[in-house]
Amino acid sequence: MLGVFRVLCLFAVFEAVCLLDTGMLFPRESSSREVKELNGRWDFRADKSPNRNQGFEKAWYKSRLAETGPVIDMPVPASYNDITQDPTLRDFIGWVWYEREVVVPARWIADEGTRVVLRVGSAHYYSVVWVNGVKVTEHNGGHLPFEAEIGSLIRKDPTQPCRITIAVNNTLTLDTLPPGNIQHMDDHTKYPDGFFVQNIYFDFFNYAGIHRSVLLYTTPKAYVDDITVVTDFLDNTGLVYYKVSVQGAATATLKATLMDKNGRCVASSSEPSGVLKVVDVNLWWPYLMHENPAYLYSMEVRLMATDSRSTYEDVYTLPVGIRTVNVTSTQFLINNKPFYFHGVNKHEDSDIRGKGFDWPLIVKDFNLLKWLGANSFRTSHYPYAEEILQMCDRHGIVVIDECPGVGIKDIRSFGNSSLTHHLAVMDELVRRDKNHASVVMWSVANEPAAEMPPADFYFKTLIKHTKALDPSRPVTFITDSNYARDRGAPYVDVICVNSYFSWYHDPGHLEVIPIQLKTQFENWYGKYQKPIIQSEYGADAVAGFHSDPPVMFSEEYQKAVLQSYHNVLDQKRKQYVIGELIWNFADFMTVQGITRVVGNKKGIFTRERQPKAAAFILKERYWRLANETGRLPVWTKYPCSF
Ligand code: BDP
Repeated sequence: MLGVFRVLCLFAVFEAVCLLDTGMLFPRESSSREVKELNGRWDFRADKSPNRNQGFEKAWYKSRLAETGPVIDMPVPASYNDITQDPTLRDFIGWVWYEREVVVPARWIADEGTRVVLRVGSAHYYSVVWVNGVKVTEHNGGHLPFEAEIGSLIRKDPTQPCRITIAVNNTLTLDTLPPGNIQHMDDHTKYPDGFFVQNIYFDFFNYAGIHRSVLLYTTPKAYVDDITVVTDFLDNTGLVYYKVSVQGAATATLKATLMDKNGRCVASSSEPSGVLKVVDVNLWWPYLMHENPAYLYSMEVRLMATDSRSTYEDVYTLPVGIRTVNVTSTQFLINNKPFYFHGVNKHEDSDIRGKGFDWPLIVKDFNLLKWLGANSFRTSHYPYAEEILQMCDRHGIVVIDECPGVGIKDIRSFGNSSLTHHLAVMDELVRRDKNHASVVMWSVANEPAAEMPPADFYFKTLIKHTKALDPSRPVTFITDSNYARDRGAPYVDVICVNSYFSWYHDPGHLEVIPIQLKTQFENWYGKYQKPIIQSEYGADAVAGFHSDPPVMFSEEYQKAVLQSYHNVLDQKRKQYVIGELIWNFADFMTVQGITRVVGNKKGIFTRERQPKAAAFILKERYWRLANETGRLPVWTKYPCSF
């Protein structure tokens, strides 16, 4: 009976209520697809006109940017804020303009059966894109990709270079995610003419610009537009439920082939949807839970279609990890085995690049996660780059995937237009990340002002919608420890609680932690009987500040806070606490303010990724937890090979 119910749930995924009508597969090269990265140096100008609107009034997109005013060099991907010595650009609010000319391979233009797609991995926050002066798309929101088919446009005049102009505006409003608002200061005895600030209610710098890769990729005219995969297993047989959607062909033949790590076919089908059965399945296991974690199959989808002009073949290969996720009232189960989250919260943040995508930083961070013995992280407080999730799939790092619903503190941000946008962002997030084995739960928001009356309807709708989008994964929202703020809690599957005892509450008093933390857990569990993750805890420590006895901001105090939390977590993890995620993996930049000394210093690593004393405490603990709850991979018997 349970089995039948599960299968119905899995099929429900394919009937999901997503309002989006196209897919957003990660661009991959194949025998039928080419990718051309447009990263590197772009021309750039910030529109510093008083209304920030000169670029549109003077149509800067119509000619080369250098013809309408001065330009500077700007790297893509990167936040623009920390690239120059200009303080007005660091703190700039409004439209900035990027431009670059591209040579498009002649064969892409010559072949009318080729689609040429321009894709932006993410740009913060609102973007408008033109090609040769013609608007091709706009996108509302950072952190998620958007694209436009530009083939017909560049074919109009193949002798012209392809000039791409992207205008990006980082202004936040009450309806954006995260929300913010602009405040004009008109008192001329205090402020210069036209002075305004952007108020935000979240604790990280609002870095802006083109944050992820811009690229062109091709597909044939008839192509694989989307693939949805949901997995299960029964005894030794893996089950891959899949659905392929096709665009550009009225009829097409399909072949889906699942291959193991050695490229051997283990199952195949010629249907656009169905189930692939894998005998003697290798399940996808988290890092430190199994000696052979993160096993990935490859699902090759091959499409053939013919129209009056031509025959098209498209090939797309998707990595697939076969695993299940379930939640009981006291446990989080991966492949029916209890999983304990011992991990971190991160940010996309580093010096110079800001939130710009950077492979060296990403690989370094994964090496640090594995060194630490972390098996999981939360994408606080927004969706991270797809390449990061691919690394999680490859290394077995479990992810709580969070949307940018952070800092929702103003009652006006609980209205209909905010909710509509929030639902659309969840659609885009689930569409992008649904096939990652590493993603085990969606987080719809962080610490909203959930005590406000409209929050009940808002979160009920949001969580219901997210569950309908993806019935195969649990949903959470992150609450602060304040027990009164529980409007989202009745609807979630897992309670995630942030608390900062002895820091924001009773600063300096380490002795309150045992009692307050115990009370926190008992209150939440008593009311909801749902498993709990300590989704944030920690303390600022300025690397190199020492004090014994410990005082706030010293490395010793950060260590002591962690140790006191760990004592209580050790009691409660035997009952219903299913995880602990330190705040934060690394120090990160914030707005300037009297509580932040060049950023938030709650990292156990510095912003340059060097360990503070707390990192060693956590490393010792995480490896002990792994020893107790999981199975260490074979290579840990040998000298460290990170
Ligand atoms: C938490 C927030 C996080 C902050 C952290 C802090 O979720 O974004 O950075 O507090 O203040 O409440 O360090």
